[in-house]
Amino acid sequence: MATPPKRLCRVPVSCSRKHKKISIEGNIAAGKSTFVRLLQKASEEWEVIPEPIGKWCNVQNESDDIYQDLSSSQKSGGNLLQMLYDKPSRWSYTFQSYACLSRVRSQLQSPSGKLQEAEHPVQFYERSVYSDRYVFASNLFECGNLTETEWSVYQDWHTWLLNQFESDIALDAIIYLRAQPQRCMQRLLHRGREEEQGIPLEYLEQLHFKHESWLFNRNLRLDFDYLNDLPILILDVDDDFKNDRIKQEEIIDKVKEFLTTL
Ligand code: UDP
Ligand code: D5M
Ligand code: MG
Repeated sequence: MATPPKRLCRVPVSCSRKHKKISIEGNIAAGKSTFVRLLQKASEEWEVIPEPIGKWCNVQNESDDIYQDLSSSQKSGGNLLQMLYDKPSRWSYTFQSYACLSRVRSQLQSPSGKLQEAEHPVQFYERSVYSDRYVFASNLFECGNLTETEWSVYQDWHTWLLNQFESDIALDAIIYLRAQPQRCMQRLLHRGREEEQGIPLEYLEQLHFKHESWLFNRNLRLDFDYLNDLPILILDVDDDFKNDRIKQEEIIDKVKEFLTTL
């Protein structure tokens, strides 16, 4: 029998796909949305898929603008983000179900027409189905806000669902925006999103620890094997980049260089 041809790409799932899928990860208020806006402007070949947070803050509203300010999005539907922060033991499981559903939908989004024409197309996502599980849900479980049963049920369907969609959902790389929890707290307060104003520093420290073990130390046990070898670009964003053109150019150069290695 003939030997099957050798696989040439590291992530088997991306072989059939022309465009790269890259997730931008980082703590709350690290600067992800600010960063993806820079990416959006930097190249015609890059497309940004923002976090579906508008949906979580107004569950019944299907027509949220992608960059909508949250304080104006809480009128008619349930505000699941607010409910989560007000009573995590009651709402964590519901929130994780909806967060994952909305992220799967986003990660399955086909590239725009413009991107399909591009020579080196890239879709950048603000967070992923993996941060939902390995950062947030895992932390909520460890803090006692998901019961053993909820955590088991969640992990079971999360693994199953992602395996069903693996070839379309899988990432080609991750960019980790790394910032100290104190810096994130400053930015969170400065942003002033109503739902988040009661978040204690301790919560940001817990999430930081999860990001660090997953993306910096890479010692977190993951149920999706390909993630263990996924290329990760780490960008230190403690210093302000929003108002610093030189820093922005440096960051974009690093991203471009990283893309050439994928
Ligand atoms: N921000 C800033 N300097 C930076 C990056 C972000 O002042 O270099 C501010 C940004 O304007 C916002 C807050 O920090 O008010 C949180 O940023 P963003 O919403 O981008 O963070 P995310 O939660 O998406 O990671
Ligand atoms: O994240 C948006 C907000 O949503 C922030 O308050 C964290 C919260 N978030 C995002 N994903 C999850 C999951 N999976 N569980 C719980 N909370 C979540 P920002 O970092 O501001 O873009
Ligand atoms: Mg954001």
